[in-house]
Amino acid sequence: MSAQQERTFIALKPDAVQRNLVGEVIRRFEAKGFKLVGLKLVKPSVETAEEHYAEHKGKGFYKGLVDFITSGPVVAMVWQGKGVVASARKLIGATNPLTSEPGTIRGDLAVDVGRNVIHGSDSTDSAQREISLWFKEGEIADWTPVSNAWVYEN
Ligand code: IDP
Repeated sequence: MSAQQERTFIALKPDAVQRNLVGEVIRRFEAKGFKLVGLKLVKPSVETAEEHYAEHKGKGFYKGLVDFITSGPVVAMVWQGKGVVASARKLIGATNPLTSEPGTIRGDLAVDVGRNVIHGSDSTDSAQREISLWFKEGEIADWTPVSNAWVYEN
């Protein structure tokens, strides 16, 4: 992986799967020019969900959040590209979909904060932690897109 490249963890939450939004969200990341290097449909264990959301332990919405994220399958993904961590957060939009900008995933596709369709790592450190929580090493597949020269100047 070149120095410019980084990876982020993206999860399509159970509401995205139930509402048939999986293709729509993946389309946006592909169209932007990012590279998919990991993808699986999983029903997360309570342990995984609690570890993933450990920073929110003790907050009023924590139990509901863990119940929700473990309620059905989640599409867990790793996306790679230049600046992908911060850029994915912009594509996703603000946490509360009622205040997310139109044009963002949450702004266009969600209403309630507890049903906001998608998770994206908030920093490169979080991304590393979350990728190793959700994926084994052999589950990440690096490859060279033929479009590289048309997405990147150098
Ligand atoms: P983020 O997903 O935009 O990074 P965080 O503040 O890390 O936002 O919160 C994690 C998740 O917890 C949110 O995506 C949302 O699903 C849920 N959440 C956050 N705040 C609330 C709340 O006030 N009520 C219900 N759910 C919340």
